[in-house]
Amino acid sequence: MQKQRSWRFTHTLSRRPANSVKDGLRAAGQADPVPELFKEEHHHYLKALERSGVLTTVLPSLEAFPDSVFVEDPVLCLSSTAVILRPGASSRFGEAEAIRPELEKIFDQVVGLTGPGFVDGGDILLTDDIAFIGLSERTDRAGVEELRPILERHGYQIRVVTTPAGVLHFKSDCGLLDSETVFATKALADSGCFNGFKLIEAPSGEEAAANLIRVNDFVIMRTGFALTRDLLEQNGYAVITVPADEAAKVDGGLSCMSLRFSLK
Ligand code: CIR
Repeated sequence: MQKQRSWRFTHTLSRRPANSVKDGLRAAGQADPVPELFKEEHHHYLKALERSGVLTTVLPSLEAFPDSVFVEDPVLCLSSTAVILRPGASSRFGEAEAIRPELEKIFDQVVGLTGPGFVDGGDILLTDDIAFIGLSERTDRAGVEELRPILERHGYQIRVVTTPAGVLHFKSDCGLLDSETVFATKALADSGCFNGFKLIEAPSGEEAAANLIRVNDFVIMRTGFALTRDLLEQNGYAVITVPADEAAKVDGGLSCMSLRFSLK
């Protein structure tokens, strides 16, 4: 199946942060995010997406689900098909069904994983023809095996890889820069999982900027990581920075706050 470039998008789907985001899941030790500040950051994020040329749709917040702003985790978008995943954290399980009616309005086909395995979208990095899936605390082998035929039908070759210990999601540590190039932390780059791709390593001390997104002609990355910004610009990428300190308090980054896809 002929696919278009994996970083060209016409549309995005996001969800406004709920006030309950202050109760969002996090590894340990981080302060609660401040909902008002989170909403401001989210506004900047949406503006960056718009500047990149996509049509953004923003769903209302869901107070019952503190982590529901992170729409990337319960859904995977594959051209005209949306796959409803099975989030690996029980408090996030209901997010998957809550978003289904919205997906049915947009996509020709909406399919869902039925289990018993689990997959979080944050563990999936799609390139033009390879789907990297990171096994993690949230994504297990049973989930990968249920997802495998769906991805293969859409023309992807699957590479099952391992999310570094102590890292929430595979994509917490990497992002696609173009069809041949991945940006990744040294820990992930050293694992060799991106064999065959050109790699740009996150500067030491700026690992928290690794979760960037390429959207059309721009790379969108977190504000506050000057070395990373310079490195990307030196490599010819046009960069937009957006603040994401509140999202980071609950282990969120930039990829997780939108579903990015192309409609004909
Ligand atoms: C969680 O732990 O599920 C949320 N607090 C953060 C999810 C971030 N999602 C992502 O990186 N894809």
